[in-house]
Amino acid sequence: MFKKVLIANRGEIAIRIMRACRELDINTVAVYSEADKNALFAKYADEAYYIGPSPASESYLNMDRILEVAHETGSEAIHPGYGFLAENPVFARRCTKEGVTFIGPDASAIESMGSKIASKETMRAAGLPVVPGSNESISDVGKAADIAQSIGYPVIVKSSAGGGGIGMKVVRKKEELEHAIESTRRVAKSAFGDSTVFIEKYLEEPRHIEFQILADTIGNTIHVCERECSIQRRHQKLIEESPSPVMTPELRERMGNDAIKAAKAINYTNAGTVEFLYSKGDYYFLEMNTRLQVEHPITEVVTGISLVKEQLRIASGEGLNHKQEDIQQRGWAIECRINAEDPLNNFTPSPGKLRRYRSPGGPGVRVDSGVHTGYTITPFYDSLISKLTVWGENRDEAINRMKRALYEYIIVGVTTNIPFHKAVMNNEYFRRGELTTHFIDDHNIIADVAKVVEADKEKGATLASAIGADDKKVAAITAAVGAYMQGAKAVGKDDHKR
Ligand code: MV4
Repeated sequence: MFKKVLIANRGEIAIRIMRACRELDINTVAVYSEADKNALFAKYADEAYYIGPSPASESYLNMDRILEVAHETGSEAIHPGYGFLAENPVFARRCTKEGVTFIGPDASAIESMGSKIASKETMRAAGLPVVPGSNESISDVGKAADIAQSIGYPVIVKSSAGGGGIGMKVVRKKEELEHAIESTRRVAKSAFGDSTVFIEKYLEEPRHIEFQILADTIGNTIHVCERECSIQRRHQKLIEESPSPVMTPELRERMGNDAIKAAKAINYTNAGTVEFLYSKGDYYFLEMNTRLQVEHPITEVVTGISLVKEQLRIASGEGLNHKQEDIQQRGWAIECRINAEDPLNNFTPSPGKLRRYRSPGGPGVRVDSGVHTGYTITPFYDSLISKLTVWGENRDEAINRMKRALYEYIIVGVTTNIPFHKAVMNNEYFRRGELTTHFIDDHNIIADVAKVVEADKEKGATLASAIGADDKKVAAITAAVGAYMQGAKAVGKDDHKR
């Protein structure tokens, strides 16, 4: 196992990774930007190094500087977390070339998922179900119209180079096709520098169901079950759960085996996720994420497996700690992403100082976060405050537990999406497990959010006025939290004997 690992990320995920390292007695190296110089994750690490100004392009995306720190500190491996350099094949390759282990798949596996057309073809050839479509680049409108005619409207025009739904256009009749192709090409060109587009059958109300994969470097590939991530807005997931409400043991076996096939088809190693669209009993390969995902905690909670520890073991050359037949989901997990954003104002980010922060606890509650009272959420990075994950014996208990945890959450100073989550937990369709990727619009959740905000207002105002405006106190807490966290470095190092 490694003795020292550099974490090329920030916030809650950096802390999540360092927690696994600490339990495995691996020393941690943090890298931080100007905006993060007082951040908890940098304090938590055994060593921390400044890598540049606040914009990610000058810090967390600065490969030269990050590798320089890795070499100077003698780090044997780099964990990229999610986002930033996590799915950058150039970075993965550079790490390998410079003798630092990239904790993730080979650069070639990352690359093979870069083109949507090529990855779809790879998976079709491997025997996975894919959405009927052009399976090649579309340039000629006449030919596109023929394909659309043969698969039947509605169809969807997608860019091949980029994920995240950027530029996608739904086409309901032939007359709209030319414009949609033009528009998707234009957006794809400016967003990814590549105007290649393709078309496929549009599924009206699909669910997003993904399978977590683990593959070691000595030939073992397993799936650790699914996550349902249908509740999202503009391709930003907001609520995830495991199992999926539509899953049966038979479907899990089929989809899980297909996910394993997908991983094997590209010689995948480490942790990855195979995404599927599910509609009316059928499922289709969508894309593969070659990284640890934001929503990994729900899998950890229902399977008892530490995905991050498995990543570290795999990267250091060890075999998987678990066999497929030993994998079991127990109970139900739900994750709500708690963001500093205003659901009543189009979910616009609401950066600022957390004047009061107290997270929920008690049975079955897990909070992944890198914030504390006095912490300032800056506009430079995403607006994630925490990931609130609950476990219940069954879905009802998980929902009720999430509700009570949301009502225990105290955050003063920024607007959060907690009222949104409260509204969803109370929604009758959600409670019945009737989820689609159009859930928020279909059920007018925002109207319910307004009611929750109104009902919460009085309590919030009382709290805010009781706290008052003593910024000195808040600053003192900030300093104390940092100092205290540094004490945690002794964990696993026979602190009790000293
Ligand atoms: C689709 C689809 C319906 N039919 N493809 C969105 C992200 C991109 N990677 C693929 N996406 C979709 N592809 C067909 N043929 C609907 C979506 C989609 C979606 C997928 C997963 C999660 C959320 C979504 C929200 C809107 C649309």
